[in-house]
Amino acid sequence: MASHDNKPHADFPIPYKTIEEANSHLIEKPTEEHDAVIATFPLQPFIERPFTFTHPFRLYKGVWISELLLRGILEMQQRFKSRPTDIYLASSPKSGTTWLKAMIFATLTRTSYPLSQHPLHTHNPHQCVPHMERKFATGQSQIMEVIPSPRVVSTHMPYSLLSEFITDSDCRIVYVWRDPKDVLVSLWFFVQKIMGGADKVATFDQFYDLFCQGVHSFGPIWNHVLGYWEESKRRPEKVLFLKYEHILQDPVKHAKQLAHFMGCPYTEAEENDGVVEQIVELCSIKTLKDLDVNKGGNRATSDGPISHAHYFRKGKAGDWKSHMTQEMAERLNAIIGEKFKGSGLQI
Ligand code: PAP
Repeated sequence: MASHDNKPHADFPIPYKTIEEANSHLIEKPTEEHDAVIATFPLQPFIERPFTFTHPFRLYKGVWISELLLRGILEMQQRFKSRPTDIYLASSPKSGTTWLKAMIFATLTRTSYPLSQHPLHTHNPHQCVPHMERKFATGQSQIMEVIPSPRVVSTHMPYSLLSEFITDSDCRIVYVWRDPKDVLVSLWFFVQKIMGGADKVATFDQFYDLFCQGVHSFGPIWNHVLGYWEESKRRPEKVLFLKYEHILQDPVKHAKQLAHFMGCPYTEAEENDGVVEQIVELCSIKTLKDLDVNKGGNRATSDGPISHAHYFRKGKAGDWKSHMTQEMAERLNAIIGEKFKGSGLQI
């Protein structure tokens, strides 16, 4: 990656093994060292039914984060070392992380495997691109060290927190955001699946009210989006700012943009051979959702095992229309429009 030539550089063994599969001996007991400090951070407003999966949010440096992931973030402060070749996929939860993980991973490894036998056929995208703060929360900080360069990891941290960990300005960041109304709907369905039913989680109205106050995973979303937006304007060669709805409209164009940004642009021969279209097809929700691995497997997380299937629902723009009144949509749009004022950003 750092050499900026035309070749993808990821060099994974065949058959593909995830970094955890190859290094399971490095997994330690999750740390509880920071729990006492975390317990002093302000707790989310009380609601009758649990809002998150298993752990409440606490306010840390202006960001609402689940107690468990806070463990990881505080652990990172002691142990994380960035590398100049690092690529971070950053997103607010439910904004297109799974899709972009697949796209980035497939792009970087496109010459290591025939696409018909690509690891994405047998591995969920979350197994291929580790989530940084979850790794540190679950005793896997050493695993982060052995990921070969260029290391691709994901984060839900806003730029204000991420910048504390990136000590080398050569690192690249791919950021994806999405209409917050669809993020809210996607989150609500996801939490229901994680918790095992609609009766186990807050009602949509409660979710909505908290979301409007910025109380949701890594919220407020407007600060999340604005942080990366401002940085992408300052350093466009290092921060790629993408929107889920735009990618949906023209995935091939964005696949090329992504490859170029990561330093491995498609060659003319690849373009003529239809490789870009094949990668887009491989990473589409239609393809991924139908794979056995994504219908059956589980992802081990700090919140317990999460079924791969939960990461694939509709994958459309505008599903909020089926769940939100026009009045609710207008109120949320107005809140965000006010926050975005003067930034040049629009929902
Ligand atoms: P995460 O933050 O928990 O990783 P994330 O992948 O960001 O979740 O968001 C999940 C959403 O992306 C779901 O949206 P929906 O609930 O509105 O349907 C999911 O369906 C969608 N999604 C997952 N994979 C893809 C894909 N390959 N293409 C388009 N959308 C996708």
